Amino acid sequence: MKVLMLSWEYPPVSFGGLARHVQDLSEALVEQGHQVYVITQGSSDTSEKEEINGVRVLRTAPVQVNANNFVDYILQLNFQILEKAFGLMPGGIDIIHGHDWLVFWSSKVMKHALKKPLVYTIHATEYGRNHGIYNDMQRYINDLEWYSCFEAWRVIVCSDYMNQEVKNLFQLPSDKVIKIENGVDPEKYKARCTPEFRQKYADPSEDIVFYVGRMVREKGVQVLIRSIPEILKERPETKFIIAGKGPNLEHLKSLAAHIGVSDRIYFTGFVSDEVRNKLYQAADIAVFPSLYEPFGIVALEAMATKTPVVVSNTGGLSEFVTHNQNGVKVNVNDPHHLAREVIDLLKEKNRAKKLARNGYKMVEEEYSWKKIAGKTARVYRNVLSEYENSNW
Ligand code: NHF
Repeated sequence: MKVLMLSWEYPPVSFGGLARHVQDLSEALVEQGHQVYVITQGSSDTSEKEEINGVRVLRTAPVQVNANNFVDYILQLNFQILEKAFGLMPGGIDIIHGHDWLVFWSSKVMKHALKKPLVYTIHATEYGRNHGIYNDMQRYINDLEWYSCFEAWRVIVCSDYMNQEVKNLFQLPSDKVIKIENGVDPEKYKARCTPEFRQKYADPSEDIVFYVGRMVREKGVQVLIRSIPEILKERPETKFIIAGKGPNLEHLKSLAAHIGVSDRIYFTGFVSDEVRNKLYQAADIAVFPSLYEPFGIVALEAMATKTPVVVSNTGGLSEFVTHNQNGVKVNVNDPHHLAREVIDLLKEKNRAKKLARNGYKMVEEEYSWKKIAGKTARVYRNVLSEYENSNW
């Protein structure tokens, strides 16, 4: 099959799990003999056209994010995606796969222009992110999510939690939505973290607690920061590495300063895949304290590097993490509970090792991208045959 993927992020332009997802899925589809074209947003150091691990990636010119007028930004991005699609892409596409509402306009136009069915993956909803509290912009995004679901032949979600949320929110029939979880391939996370590398972040006598992800409210980094004073009371030799970028970064730094823990936190900003892998290796624990988490691909990544995880009991995280078996689950938005569990796990090194081993075993056995790409290709095939047999 020839697949056209549309996504607003694709490494190295990367903000979160969506970029990781689209890349790993595309590469796994290519390995299974499909042709995959990705059209995505470019940056000043990406080229317009390149083949990465067999995936043909077309990128727009950098599009300036305009926080005061996000609608304008989205339209510009989608126009540029369409320009690439019509100008540079060969014919013969069988199926279009859009990721999240940000590419709604280009997905819709391509669907009609190519007369091919659209599959849409919804990675997170605006409703979930904001607990249903909408301003005008968020209401607009909610509408685009609904339209995307409406335009698609099938909607893919990554967890049972999202399945429920999307069906309820957009009133979709059950057979339109299908769950296909995220994956992780441990061999992509192999890295050699040398003592010199670790030393840049912490002394050998210090433990490292690591977070990586977008700096937005729903990821709960503020909960981790609030838990730090309590952790330091019992484990003063703990260092916190917080990696990633996002609109809340400065606010989180101020919060850390305000509660007097700045000197125990290393905010790295955006890190490359290689540095991220080394940080996972260097860490004693990886913490993902999300308030809302459709899946939580980062926790699978930590498991793939044999790092024990502490996650909040929500969304996809609560489905694939089993408490005290392959990780630790804590109450959502509860810094005290988080602190307790982190302290205990830092003390009980053998338990931490056992959890990490079980986490690794689970990702190896159940979460390969090969398996997930196989499930996705099956959805494509079903959609194509339904489409061909329909009157469309
Ligand atoms: O893992 C990839 C990612 C998820 O939970 C994550 C999220 C965005 O919020 O599907 O998409």
